[in-house]
Amino acid sequence: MRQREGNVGVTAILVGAALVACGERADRRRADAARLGAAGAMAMAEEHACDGEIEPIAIGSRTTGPEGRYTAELLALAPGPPQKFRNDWRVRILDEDGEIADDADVVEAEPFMVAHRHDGLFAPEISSSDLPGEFNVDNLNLWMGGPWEVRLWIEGSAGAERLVFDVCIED
Ligand SMILES: [Cu+2]
Repeated sequence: MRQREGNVGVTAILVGAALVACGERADRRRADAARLGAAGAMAMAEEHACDGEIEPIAIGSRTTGPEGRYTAELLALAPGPPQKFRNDWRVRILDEDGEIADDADVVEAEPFMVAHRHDGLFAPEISSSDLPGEFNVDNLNLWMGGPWEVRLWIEGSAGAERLVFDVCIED
């Protein structure tokens, strides 16, 4: 019996260490699961498969905002196609006529998994390039397999608009 109690103690320590090692991501997932309740916890436990309706993302992929003010075109992506965890993109912003929107800014970016209502855990880094209308959006953290939205908020003389790239991350 003594022996057995000892093992239980060691197990508890190991579990504790594992939880600490999981860090921020695990904390966030537990918090999300708690907010969403039992159904949410089950959804969080399994990585969602994409339903096959998401067009593969590649160089030249474009997305236009709901008002048609801006279009973002993918100029480069690493890795390509997108993969789990870190993704670095370069985008060009076009105006409603398809010309380079040289006064437009990418003011914010966010990866978001709608199925689980969580983001990428930290904000990507946005930097303008030397070329008008071109921006680097680095460190997009697509940390789960399944369907993601990569959201870009654009501001310029045509107004503000949110653009969304739909992305499927394979497990
Ligand atoms: Cu998720």
